[in-house]
Parts: sequence; structure tokens; C-alpha cells
Amino acid sequence: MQTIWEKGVIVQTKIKIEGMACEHCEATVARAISAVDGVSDVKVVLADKQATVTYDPERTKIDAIKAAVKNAGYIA
Ligand SMILES: [Cu+2]
Repeated sequence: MQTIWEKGVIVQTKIKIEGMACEHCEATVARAISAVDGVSDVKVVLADKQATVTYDPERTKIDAIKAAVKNAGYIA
């Protein structure tokens, strides 16, 4: 057996997000996070003020994900 391609360890983490007021905000945050390279999945829950993000830590860092949220106009 030969390893052709190896994927890094995938991490799933929850981020607190402040400033979301409606479903539009929720969608904006989800779009901003999913645009970050290395993010494979994101679920934003407005009621919980929280995003669950699945990402590859070899391709992105949590700080980059938080920065994307801030750039979209919210607090992470
Ligand atoms: Cu909104």
C-alpha cells in the first residue's frame, strides 16, 4: 500500500459571534466563513450566536476565520 495523498487533521470548532440580528446576518456570516480557504463546512445559528466551523488547520487558522467574520461586519 502506498499513500498517494494525505489530508491534514480536520478540526471542528464553535465560534461565538456577536452582532447578528436576522437571518440575513446569519447568511452573510456563513458566506464569509465558507469563503475562507480551508473551511469545508460551516453552520451558523443566529439564536445561539454561534458558528460551527469545520476546517483544515494546515490551510487556515481560527484567527483567519474570525478575521473574515469581522470583515463582514460582525464580532467574533
Ligand atoms: Cu441581519
